[in-house]
Amino acid sequence: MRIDILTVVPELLESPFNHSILKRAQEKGIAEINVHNIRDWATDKHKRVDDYAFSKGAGMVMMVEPIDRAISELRSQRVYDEVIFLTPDAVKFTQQDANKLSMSGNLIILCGHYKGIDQRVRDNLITREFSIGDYVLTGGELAAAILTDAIVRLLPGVLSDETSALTDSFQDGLLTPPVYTRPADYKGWKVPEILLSGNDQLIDEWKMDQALERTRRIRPDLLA
Ligand code: 6GU
Repeated sequence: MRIDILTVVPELLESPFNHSILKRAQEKGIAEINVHNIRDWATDKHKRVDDYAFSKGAGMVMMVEPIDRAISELRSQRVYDEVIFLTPDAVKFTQQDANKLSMSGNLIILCGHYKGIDQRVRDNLITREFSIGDYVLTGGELAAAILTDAIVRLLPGVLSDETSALTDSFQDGLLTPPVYTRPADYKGWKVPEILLSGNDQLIDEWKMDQALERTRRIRPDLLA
């Protein structure tokens, strides 16, 4: 899979993909993540990418032309499954969206910034819009890192069997049960007896009970 991220602050995305599992996914050739500066497609000598809104008091707005030129150039090079815009005024991104998007070949992710973006970008160039939650960030860059992480970790070969995505919270609609490692007793803080029993069937039942209890207590909306 190839992901092209368009942003006016590429520096914000320098680090998140260059460590740990996402780094390995790229080294293995499973994912290719490219971060582009929208300014590279600006047409005037000041490399402008934003301008005043036609409506008073709305602040600066991201211009249509540099974004159109960026997306057109990318689309002339390969076919993209989706052109995603990240903005707080959109539907919330979920695990189901990550699952579906992980079956794509190529994706463009456009990060919003400033007060907003010329609506003509959203009307004519964007195929999907997502927010990552009900709060406002300074820009879509951190949200792009989150989407990319959630999608790339699902690609075959990225996670090992032990870290399989199949047992994630949300994949089966429940939160995950607690986990423990050695020592079995630390300062009197004991690992639940049942996990030391060696009875796999009882342990599985205990895990399901714990998952249900946790979900009921913390995220009852997931059970509704
Ligand atoms: Cl995708 N962008 C911004 N700027 N703020 C957000 C968001 C996105 N999702 C939640 N808040």
